[in-house]
Amino acid sequence: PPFVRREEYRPPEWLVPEIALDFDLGAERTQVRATLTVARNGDHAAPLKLDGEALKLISLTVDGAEADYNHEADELTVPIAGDRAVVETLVEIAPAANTQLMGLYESGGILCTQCEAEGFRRITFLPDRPDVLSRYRVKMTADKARYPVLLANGDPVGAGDLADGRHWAEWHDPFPKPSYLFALVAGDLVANRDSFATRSGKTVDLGIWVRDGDVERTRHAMAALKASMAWDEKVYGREYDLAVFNIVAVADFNFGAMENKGLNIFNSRYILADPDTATDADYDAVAGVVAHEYFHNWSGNRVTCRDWFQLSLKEGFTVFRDQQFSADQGSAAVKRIEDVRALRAAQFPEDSGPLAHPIRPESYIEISNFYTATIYNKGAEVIRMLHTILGPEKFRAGTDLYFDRHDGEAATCEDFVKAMEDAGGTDLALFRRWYSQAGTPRVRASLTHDAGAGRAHLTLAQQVPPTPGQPVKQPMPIPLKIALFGERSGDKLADRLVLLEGDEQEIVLDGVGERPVLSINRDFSAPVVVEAERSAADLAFLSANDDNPFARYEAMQQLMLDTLIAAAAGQTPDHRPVIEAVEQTLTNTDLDPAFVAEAVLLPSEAFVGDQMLVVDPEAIHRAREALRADLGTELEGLWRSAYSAHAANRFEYSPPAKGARRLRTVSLGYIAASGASDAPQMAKRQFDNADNMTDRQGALGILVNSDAPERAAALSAFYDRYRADGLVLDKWFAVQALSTRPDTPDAVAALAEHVDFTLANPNRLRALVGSFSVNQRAFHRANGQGYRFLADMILSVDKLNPQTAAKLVPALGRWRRFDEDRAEKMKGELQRIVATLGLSKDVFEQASKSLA
Ligand code: B3K
Ligand code: ZN
Repeated sequence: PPFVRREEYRPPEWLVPEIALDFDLGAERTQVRATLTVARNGDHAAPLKLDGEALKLISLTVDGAEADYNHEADELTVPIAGDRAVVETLVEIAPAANTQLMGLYESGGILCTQCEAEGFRRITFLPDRPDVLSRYRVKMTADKARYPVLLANGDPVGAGDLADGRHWAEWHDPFPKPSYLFALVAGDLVANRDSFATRSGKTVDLGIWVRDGDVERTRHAMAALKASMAWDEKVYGREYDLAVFNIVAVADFNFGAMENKGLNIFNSRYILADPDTATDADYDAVAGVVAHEYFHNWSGNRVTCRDWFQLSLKEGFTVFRDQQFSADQGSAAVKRIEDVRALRAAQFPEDSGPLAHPIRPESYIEISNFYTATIYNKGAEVIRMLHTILGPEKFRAGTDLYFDRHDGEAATCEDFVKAMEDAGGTDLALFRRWYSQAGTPRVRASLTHDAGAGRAHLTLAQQVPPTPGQPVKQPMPIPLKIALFGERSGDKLADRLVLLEGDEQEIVLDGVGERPVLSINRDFSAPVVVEAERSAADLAFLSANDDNPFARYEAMQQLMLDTLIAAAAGQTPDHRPVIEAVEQTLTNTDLDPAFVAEAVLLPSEAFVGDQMLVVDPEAIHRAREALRADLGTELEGLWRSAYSAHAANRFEYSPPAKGARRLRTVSLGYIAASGASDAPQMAKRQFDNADNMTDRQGALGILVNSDAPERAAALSAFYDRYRADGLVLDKWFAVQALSTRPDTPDAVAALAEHVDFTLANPNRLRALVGSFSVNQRAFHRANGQGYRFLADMILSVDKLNPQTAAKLVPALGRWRRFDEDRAEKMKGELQRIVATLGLSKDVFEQASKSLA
């Protein structure tokens, strides 16, 4: 399959200012009549070319008359004599047979669409590219009993009944938009309705549409939607622009949600939440995704992307916006910790592996493969660095200028940086390298102290590692928030933002009389790896004294990490410094329990692995379990008091209540790690008595690692209670796939045969197979059964849903990081995949690049 290259971008030859779509909807068969007003763009004689995939073309006319055309592969070529014409096509599609979940498909009896990136061409013929913006009129006709609700983008303009039990509805969207933002929904749905008054006094009718019986579970999403609307007005000056905003939840969805203009379509896991079925983390994710999709109305829809290489223009920026929003709703420190943890878990490995790419890639085979942690999360970190470098006022002036300049346009990453540069009065020439270079920069920091002169010297050196296609890198501007603390006094002796621009830089800090301890990359001000030689004592000092909560967490993590890496490498490091630092944090009553819970958690096995030249999954597991057991035993009394101090009360979703629940379950985990004989009963009691899913799932997540009889009892009680609820049943699969028990690979294989397992539902697949693939010890069992299992799954899913299958490939692509035996086995599975006949280009791209 061919590569698409960024440098080959050319403006569209034909524009399509107006589109009228007339759908005759049915699950087995849908007819789409499309009327395109096309206009020649520029001085050329090229014919009109339309994209279309898996469409049955029934008829085509140009200006009302039968016309010549050429239909080959996925392209329809229509010669047009003049500069303007009306082209009408009639096509037939089969939504119920659409297992790819791209285009128009059926989910639980609901007809819905997913067009980004290139799904529209599976609905009808069109130049399916984001720089062709059209005004849409959409008419839908369907059986009224089966599809009583008919929704599309924009505003409803008419509806009526027909004689034969059918009905119709028509919607107009006044805002020109690219085809990827088109949406329609037809189904038997009910709405949670509300309204929002914008700051200029317009009323917006809000609706969250779900299946009958689920309305009560949409309250949290609705509150988050209204909070997002108010927040975007306040923080970015952005107001909503239509009279209607609808959200629809469906059970079968390839990713989280989709920002279609005025009609967002969501994976139901990011809409439905109530205390009995959703954890606090689920509640947070619902609010975060609702906000993210809402924010796209400006960063994505009003200003869209010129081509798919600019994807991070809307995604990085919108992730940054949703992160800011969530930080404002609760603990900003905990939110930052979670975001950095996610970046390190997903993006850092990507950036150091065979699929590394810059946030603005240069080429792709299949664009669906580029909805990555790099585009999204590193993209957000790049925007955050602009915010840090410019400061909040200039950053806001920059976004205002960007929205003003490009409203109604399809823009580029360069347009965004230029607006920041112009509004901020700052030269960002070097900063642009963050858009073109892949790889996580490494920064070495060394501090020397001259007590006599009362001066400290900080030397910073950066190095950007080679990545595929980019053997040599230029240095990048790296904003580092740093501080020095006096070891004796605990005073803050210096606090500043350093911009490291070249390969190396020296900073002189005066007024440093006593021995200083270095705090660096505070708030994680840059997405880099810092190597600073700091002793266990210095790290423990920072974990207790730094006034930047993120830096405090980071110091503790580094202390734990150093200990675990040494142990995994066969040394016998002293556990005391970690135990004492955890004890200090746990007994510091000034700290927010939500923060404490995050700070005392050990880094994941996978993250420890990422720091090692050759990952030894078993050694890492043993090292981590040993440290956990020591922490549990040595501090057992403290864990028990934390457990009872944060005893469950009646459920409430508030930051303090969430923090208490989190620390309670973290404490229970350490009590279990201590080997205390009553731990399984304690966990079972929490499981049985919980009035919310956070406590229930928390207890189950602990029991699932044990051999106690309570384990099986809890698993089967959970299954019996929730087997009819797809989203909760996903948790039952996931929790078992994440178990640390040695028999997990066999358990997962058995679960893949379970009656409730299906390859057709992406959530279920991710719950079992996706979770298993990040369970480092289980997935990397030395006999290779995990690799074989995953490859089998990828090949089976690929036949139904290539996009979702391809997301499972990167786990096998980490082979270079493992011992020869494992690496050979992983490579063998990738080779088997690549050699498979009829492979999708999605999986081919990921697997072939992973072998290279
Ligand atoms: N823009 C969509 C993602 C589309 C993914 C297509 N493979 C959701 C989001 O990022 O908000
Ligand atoms: Zn997005």
